[in-house]
Amino acid sequence: MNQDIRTEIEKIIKDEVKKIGRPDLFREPMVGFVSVEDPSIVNVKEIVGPWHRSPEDLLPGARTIIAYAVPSTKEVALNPGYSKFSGLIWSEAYVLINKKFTDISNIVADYLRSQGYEAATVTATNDYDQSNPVSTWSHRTMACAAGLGRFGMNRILMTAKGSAVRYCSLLTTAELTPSGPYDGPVCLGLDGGDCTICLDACPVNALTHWFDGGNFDCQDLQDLYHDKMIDELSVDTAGTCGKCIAACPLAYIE
Ligand code: B12
Repeated sequence: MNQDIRTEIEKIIKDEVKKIGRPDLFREPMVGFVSVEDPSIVNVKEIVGPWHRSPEDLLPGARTIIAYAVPSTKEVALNPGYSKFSGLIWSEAYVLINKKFTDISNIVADYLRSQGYEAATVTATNDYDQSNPVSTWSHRTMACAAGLGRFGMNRILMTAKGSAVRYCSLLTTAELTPSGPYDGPVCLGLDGGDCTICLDACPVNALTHWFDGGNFDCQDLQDLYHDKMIDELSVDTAGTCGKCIAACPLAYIE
């Protein structure tokens, strides 16, 4: 039963991404499961920040968090590195998958309800106050806890499919077997590695500043890029930079 539900959830997520019909932008998703009793979840307020909500805050009786990750194609992953502001297809992929995340999570939640469980979804992004850009639910922390990747120096998760990946997560009262720890490739700057390419790629040195104990201030540049993209590329919305991902030697893994 447990395994059937897990298999069906994975199938729904993979099918829904396929249905977008944009194999030029997105690859097959990865899906992970983590128990609310996992130490990363129990201690989430210490790991992320005191403002972060607990599973119980979002869904009374929550037992499992389902995290899913949509890897970019090589073209999307490398795109911001070739562009002055940000990449047009990076931006297109960003906006498109944000909208789709809502649908996918709702479909999975409906499926869980049809099996007699409760479920709660969480907006993929842009759910924060611009003057204090932090969310009360960190999707990439959930993905990390669900064994989909490990954080790298650019604050981005490194996964089996690279670092150019987008994330979403939802909660359920169903008790589903956890995926176990991540054992894939890791950021080349960790574990004794000396790679600093992502730090050097940030046009406003936001990562270096953060490493030195300062704030993570990439927001201003994103706003500037956003306005330039809208003016010069005639797009409605962008909200992207992505150069710290595009520069990563492991941005795209086959
Ligand atoms: C606010 C926000 C921003 C702010 C950043 C504010 C900040 N101080 O971090 C701004 C606007 C600047 C921004 C920039 C970008 N963002 Co943004 N952003 C978000 C948002 C909405 C909330 C993130 C948040 O609350 N950050 C606060 C920090 C404290 O939490 P966190 O970064 O999520 O996780 C930290 C901890 O978990 C911690 N951690 C450290 N050690 C450990 C150990 C363990 C075991 C665990 C579990 C965790 C952990 O590491 C993380 C980073 O420090 C999320 C969506 C969401 N709700 O999750 C997207 C999100 C994080 N952004 C995303 C993206 C794509 C970007 C950009 C690449 C721009 C773009 N849109 O193309 C850049 C990348 C900047 C970077 N290198 O981190 C993706 C992540 C993609 C990825 N591969 O990781 C997300 C998840 C959106 C999504 N749904 O896919 N973002």
